[in-house]
Amino acid sequence: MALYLGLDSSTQSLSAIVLEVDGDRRRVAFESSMAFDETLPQYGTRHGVLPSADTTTAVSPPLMWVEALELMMERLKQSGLDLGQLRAISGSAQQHGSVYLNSQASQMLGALDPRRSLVEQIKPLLSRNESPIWMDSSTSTECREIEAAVGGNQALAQRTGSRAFERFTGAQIRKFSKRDPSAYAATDRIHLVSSFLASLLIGQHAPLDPGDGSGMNLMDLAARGWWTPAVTATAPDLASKLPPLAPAATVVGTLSRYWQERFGLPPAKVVAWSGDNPCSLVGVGLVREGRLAISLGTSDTVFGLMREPRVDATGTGHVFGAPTGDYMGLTCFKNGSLAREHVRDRFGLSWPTFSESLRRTPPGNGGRIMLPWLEPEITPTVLAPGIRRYGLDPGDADGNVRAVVESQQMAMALHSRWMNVTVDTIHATGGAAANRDILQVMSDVFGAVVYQLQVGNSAALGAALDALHGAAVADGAALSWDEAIEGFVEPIARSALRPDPARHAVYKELIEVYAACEAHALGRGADPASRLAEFAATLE
Ligand code: XUL
Repeated sequence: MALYLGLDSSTQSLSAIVLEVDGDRRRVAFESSMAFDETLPQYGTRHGVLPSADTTTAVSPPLMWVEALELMMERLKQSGLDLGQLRAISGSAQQHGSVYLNSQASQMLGALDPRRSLVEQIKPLLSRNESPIWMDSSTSTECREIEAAVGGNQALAQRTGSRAFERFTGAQIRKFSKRDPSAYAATDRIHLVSSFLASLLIGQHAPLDPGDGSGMNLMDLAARGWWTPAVTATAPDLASKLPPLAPAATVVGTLSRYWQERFGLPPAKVVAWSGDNPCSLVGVGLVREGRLAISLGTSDTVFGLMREPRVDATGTGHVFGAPTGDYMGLTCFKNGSLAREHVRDRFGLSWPTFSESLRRTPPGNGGRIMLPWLEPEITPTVLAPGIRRYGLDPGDADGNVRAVVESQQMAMALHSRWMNVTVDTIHATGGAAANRDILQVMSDVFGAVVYQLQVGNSAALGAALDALHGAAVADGAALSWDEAIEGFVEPIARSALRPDPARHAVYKELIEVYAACEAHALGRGADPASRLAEFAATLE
């Protein structure tokens, strides 16, 4: 019997999943989650982010993630699992966020005192108290500077998989180096959240995997190494501050003495951590091309595996490395769960009454559209937040519920066209994938069969599967990805939601009207009032 631990440090919480593998018997033996705001209120975060008067800035305290990691290991110790059988650990973390360490870290990470808390020992190793995270959109100037220095956005996208994006780590590093040059100079190593947490486990600086590395605008996607022109364009001496890159299946070290002595854990293998989206890709079973997954979480993301890196010429989406060694296409929307919750709370609804509203209202919503840009949006780029409504009364609860759900699904369908995948099957994951009324709208908009999965937290599951796969590879076993995921990621057959042809026909029309509303809101198109009225007339 062997145990494999997957951790997921997301925007709002830290989760853990332990897989038990005993010959052909495989099961999830442990699942736990802790919300940062509730468990660690002393850090003052809201939804895991430090409150800020400036809507474009989003930073989190890295020590909060450190303390959560320690608390989660304590939970594991109390779980009754036979942790002596823990063979490997891997992890997933929110993408793009960065952690800045000074030169003491190289030595101190390996010399942590098991009698003292982790957080008090890591605090003096930070050269920056805050971590910019993926929700930050304050770096448009730096994006323009980097793209100009490397020969334009097309050149940057062709090499790194994405044009310059505000939340990507390169632009964030550049902003820090300009605003606080002395703290930048005192920075010896810049980690992503994933490689930072892996470093804490192994007691030395961990490398980055190409999946998370491709969210920085710094990595040569095909060569899976740093791309010197981008590194040089981003900040002084950056090359010496970046971790090395290593394939996703790499065992980056073993659990350090600190964890062994403080929590009675064995010297388990630690497999390279990755970003939450690459981990989710395997956690929803997409180890082959041809299907899509949609994650409805703090961010909503649409993603799928790609054998070849087909970079998006429209500049909407990204190509990242995948844990399988292939690539993945992804489009990210910032206004995911927070926008849904905003509408729910504004009308005093619960999730069941939110669903009732959805069931009471007709598909197409009488031609009423919401652009739910509560926060600055990533797709399409919207820096000045604010909900926009077309034909929609702000006080109409049912209308607003249907509008937020339909509009989010239409935005995902519209902006994932660049991936050029004929979508007939979608694997749904993330917190809101538990809501079958939302998934029915997804199915009708995409015209695809939508499945729920056994394990809801696909990022943590994917990390545990990375641990299983990486440990097997390290031991010389020829374990394919198909074999690694078997028994854990199958869609629940009876959960299938099928598209209704009449409703799909309504959305095929409405999505073009939705696109016209977006264009108008972005100042790129005519007032869509007459198109909305024409559409509404077709529904009568
Ligand atoms: C992906 C992205 C988000 C974060 C959320 O590019 O920015 O999905 O990874 O944790």
